Amino acid sequence: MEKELAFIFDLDGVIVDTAIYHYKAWCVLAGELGFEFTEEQNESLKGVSRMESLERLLNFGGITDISDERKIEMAAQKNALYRDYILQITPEAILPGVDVFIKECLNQGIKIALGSASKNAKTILEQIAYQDIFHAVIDGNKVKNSKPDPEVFLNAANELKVQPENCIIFEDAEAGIEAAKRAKMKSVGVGDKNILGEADMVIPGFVDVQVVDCIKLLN
Ligand code: B16
Ligand code: MG
Repeated sequence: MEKELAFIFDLDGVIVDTAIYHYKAWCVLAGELGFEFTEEQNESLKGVSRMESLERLLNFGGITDISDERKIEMAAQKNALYRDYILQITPEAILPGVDVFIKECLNQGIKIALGSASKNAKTILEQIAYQDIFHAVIDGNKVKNSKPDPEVFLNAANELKVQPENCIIFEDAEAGIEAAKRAKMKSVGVGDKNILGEADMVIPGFVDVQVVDCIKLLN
């Protein structure tokens, strides 16, 4: 019997470009706190949990004297702003080439999972009509440790019953590439080579990307 393979997809920045909505929502908070939050700084928030993202944002703004209660309020405010955006998205938000690539994975008998840090993953999957497409969905509600901890990807492999060495992670965040390495899985960086250089392969997006070329990473 041939060995089972799994492809595990990050959500924000890989399947849909909701990363921009996280950024916009954090910018509102930063503006209220009186500092500018740059796109470059935002890179280090990608793939990171909501509370950890808030800590990093406050750090960028040099803000230290904030109670835990206030932090929880701020995170809730950011999430409300973010949810206003994601409740507007439709299947048209699926990034170019993703749909074809995922269907090809399924045709070739590859198991597919979602491995996202987001607690809003279920809402996004419903908005884009992807709620039934993955064999396993591991999101921010199911893990204790956020990327670069490998928990999310190891849980996905476990649920799919596929060995980590037979899994490939698709990620747009540096933290996600590191998580893949720690999980002893191969990784495909989706985005900029200068940012994702640690990945085993980097693609600008899924257009014209062949499943067979990705499988070669496992040989
Ligand atoms: P939420 P991913 C991550 O999703 C985002 O990249 C990151 O920017 C965000 O802070 C995190 O989810 C938590 O999201 O506030 O919706 O729980 O890239 O791992 O799919
Ligand atoms: Mg991401």
